[in-house]
Amino acid sequence: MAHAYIPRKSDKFTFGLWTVMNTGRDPFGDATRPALSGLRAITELGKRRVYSYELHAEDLVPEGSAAAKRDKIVREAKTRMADADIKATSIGCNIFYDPVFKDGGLTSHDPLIRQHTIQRYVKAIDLGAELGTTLCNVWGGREGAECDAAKDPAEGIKRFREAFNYLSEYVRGQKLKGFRLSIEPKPNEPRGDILLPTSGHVLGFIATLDHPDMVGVVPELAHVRMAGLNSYHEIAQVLECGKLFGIHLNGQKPLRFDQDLRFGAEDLKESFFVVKVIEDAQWPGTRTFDAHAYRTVDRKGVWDFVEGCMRTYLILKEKVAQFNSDLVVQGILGELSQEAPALPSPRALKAKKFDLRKLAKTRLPYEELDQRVQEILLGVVR
Ligand code: GLO
Ligand code: MG
Repeated sequence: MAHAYIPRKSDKFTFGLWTVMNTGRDPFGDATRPALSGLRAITELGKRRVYSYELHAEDLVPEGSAAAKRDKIVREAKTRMADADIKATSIGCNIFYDPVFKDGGLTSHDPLIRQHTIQRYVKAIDLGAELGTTLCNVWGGREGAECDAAKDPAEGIKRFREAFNYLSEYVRGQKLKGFRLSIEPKPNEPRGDILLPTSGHVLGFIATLDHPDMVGVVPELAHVRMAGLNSYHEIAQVLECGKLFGIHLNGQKPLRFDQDLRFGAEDLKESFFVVKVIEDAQWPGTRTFDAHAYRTVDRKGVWDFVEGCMRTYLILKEKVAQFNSDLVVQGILGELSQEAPALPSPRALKAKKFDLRKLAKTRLPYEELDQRVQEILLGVVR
């Protein structure tokens, strides 16, 4: 009988509150389903065995709320979290909707807009700490340009650096143990070009910060594919250097606008290798879905979308176990792997003779290997 693929809290599935609050609006058309409040989203996700949620501070607390209103919302959120057994694990800010951010927040020309943006993040860190999050994730969707004459990208990087150094000092000063910061790269949309467009750019930037250990990357599959790159390769590299602080899983056709499709809805094979790299590494982070239901569906369809993301992940996880124990796959991989002797000294290396003709004859049966993976994924291999 088929496995039921019922998520458990220990699977650490997470959704952004904004994903289920999405009403189907797009640049060409209005909402197609009714609004859902952030508080209600917490309860509904918890009921569906979701481990935790991520949020923009503004998803729960509207900007400019009085302290008493804010505190009331926080109390209500905590009650709902306890009742529905769901945690909060990562917070960010909505630095894209208000017209004040039309030319960026942290990298705006205007120092007052920059200060306001940093203020939002400082307050978001306070809110996150109260709700129990241990990460503040910065997605700078408006930090970019269409008009290259207007802005020096290097100046934008300096402003980013100033902000991250400030926020790192703030977290240290508040003695928020284990609290970290992250950057979520994206190449474009809503800006024509966004600064820090890929994980590689972000890794290079982090190395220039005052507290590089506190800052990591949250790659998103859709964003990587929008750049025409391989999300498996990108995530593997971020993981390898200890900088995978979070992940946003979804589906996307390459080189298009941000489609934010249900996880696995596009390019199953690449999604399989993403699941494989994080499961094989026993990566301890949350498996976060950042996508939304098709605009065509109603509220019920949103919950179908939520269940679908988690089911596909669990099915792919099962396929990873099958790949790892498949005799054909492991036989070929075994043939390919070789013990590596230590590199000789430069002197010995210069003197060494290589039989290139013999080396070139190594058998690399990748057709057979890839077809086997394909058949495992298609469910033909039992
Ligand atoms: C949009 C991003 C966005 C971020 C979120 C993080 O393309 O993926 O949804 O993940 O703002 O706070
Ligand atoms: Mg995202």
